[in-house]
Amino acid sequence: MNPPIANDNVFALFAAAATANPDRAFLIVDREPLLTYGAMLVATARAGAWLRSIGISQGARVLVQVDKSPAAVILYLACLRAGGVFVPLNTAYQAAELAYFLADCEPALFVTSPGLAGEAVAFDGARVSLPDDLAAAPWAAPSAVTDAHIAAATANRDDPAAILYTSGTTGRSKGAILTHGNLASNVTVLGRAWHWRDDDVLLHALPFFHVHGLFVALHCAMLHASPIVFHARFDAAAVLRDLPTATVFMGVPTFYTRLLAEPAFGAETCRTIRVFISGSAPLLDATFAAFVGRTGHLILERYGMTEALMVTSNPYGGPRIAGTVGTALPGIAVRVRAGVLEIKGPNLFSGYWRNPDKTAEDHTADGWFISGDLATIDDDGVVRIVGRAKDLIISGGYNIYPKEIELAIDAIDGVAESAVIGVAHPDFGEGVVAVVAQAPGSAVEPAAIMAALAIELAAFKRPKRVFVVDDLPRNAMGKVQKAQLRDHYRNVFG
Ligand code: MCA
Ligand code: AMP
Repeated sequence: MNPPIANDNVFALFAAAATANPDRAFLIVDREPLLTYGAMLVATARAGAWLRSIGISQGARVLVQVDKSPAAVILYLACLRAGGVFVPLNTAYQAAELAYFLADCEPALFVTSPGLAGEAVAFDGARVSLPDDLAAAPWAAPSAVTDAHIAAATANRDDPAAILYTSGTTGRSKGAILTHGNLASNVTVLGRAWHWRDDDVLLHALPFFHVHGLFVALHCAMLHASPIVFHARFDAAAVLRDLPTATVFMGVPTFYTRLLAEPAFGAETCRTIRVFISGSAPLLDATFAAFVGRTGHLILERYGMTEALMVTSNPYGGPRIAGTVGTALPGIAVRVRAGVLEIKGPNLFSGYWRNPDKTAEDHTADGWFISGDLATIDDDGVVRIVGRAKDLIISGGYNIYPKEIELAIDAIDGVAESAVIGVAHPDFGEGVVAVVAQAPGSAVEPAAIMAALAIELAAFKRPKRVFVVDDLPRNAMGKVQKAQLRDHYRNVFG
């Protein structure tokens, strides 16, 4: 007998679990099972065959700006299955922001959703609009495909599975190429680290275009053919209602502060939950403490990055220490050089899309990825993220690069220069504040600045407050003193 063909396509892992558990619910929407794992295999085969029929094969980029829906999940899995490279974008991006991604990634297919900015963006290549309703998906039409039974494309560990754009200190986004090997190794390690069980049920309320929702949450569940209680967006009341049907919940810190703000949230709501996991932004000690007090649960905090997927985690069994992100996951190495955390392992991306210079700049000569996060590591290997060497704001788990906002503000008439900072915000962790110096003889109004930015930038990136000043504070070298501004405006959000 011939040995089975080894296939490093990460979908092969999910297909194996699904094949072993075909009757298990895959997605649960509004408390009703929408698809079984067996039906997932059929739907992704059909959608994959459709992608192939329109020319998507190994290495072709599929750029998507789509609402989170069961159809979007099937599209992603079908893309893996067909060997395409999935490139998801934030649903909040405006037309001006999308034009950059279209030019940079040169997609073979652009998928949009009714009502999102992508629908109105000019693009010469193939494009399709994806409705939320699975039955109306483009691959569901009887004539859409002739052969609906494709196997998962054979992929090597180094073949790209996805490109996730992440901004940079220059204000321009870079596409981090994540391979099948990156995704497969990370999900395998996480499943073990978090003691994923055969009877787990995941409540999924994260967006579907970032590592957290797309790879950490979805992949962990699919590796074990676990049912996914599917929420199209985070809504605290809906989470409260469905938590008692789940065993695992993942979120950014804002999810946890919003749950705590619900008077009805407590131990009873969490009676079936095995573990709450937090990441993407620092979990405040106060949130951790309030959560234990209210529910008895110690939130398990982990740390990761788009370029490195999940890197460290607090232990499932051992002590979960507030203010730490735990130890390096098995097979992954971390070290601190000049205060900055560096990372090595099979989790590391293969490089920035068409940007070898930036790839080289972000690695040491001996191959460690320079995270840009300031950290300490104690004698037990426990990592604390203590700050950022990169000028980055994390608001509600979304990364916002001040440089991008400053460039947009500086282009507005009457503006001499600007400084964009993040200061403590009770809901989003950090809130964006713009301090704008007006040009001599000009009078700019915060409202006019906000109106101009509304055309350029996704709403989550826009400053929540704008202050107009005559001059920005500078040091003797002429550098704008952001630390001084952060201190001055530290209480603007109460
Ligand atoms: C929404 N708004 C925001 C944010 N989200 N403003 C600042 N920061 C935000 N994160 C604004 C909108 O632009 C809008 O503004 C107003 O708030 C209401 O919008 P809405 O969509 O209703 O907000 P929401 O649904 O309440 O969203 C808040 C949220 C969401 C649920 C916290 O931001 C969210 O799902 N965040 C999760 C992000 C995430 O998954 N990050 C993982 C990255 P206006 O009123 O002006 O129109 S992966 C990662 O970081 C690494 C790898 C890792 O370690 O995981
Ligand atoms: P991104 O890869 O762009 O989504 O964002 C990754 C960044 O989020 C990291 O470099 C950290 O700055 C931050 N981050 C992720 N998880 C944590 C955490 N648990 N604590 C503190 N910062 C975190």
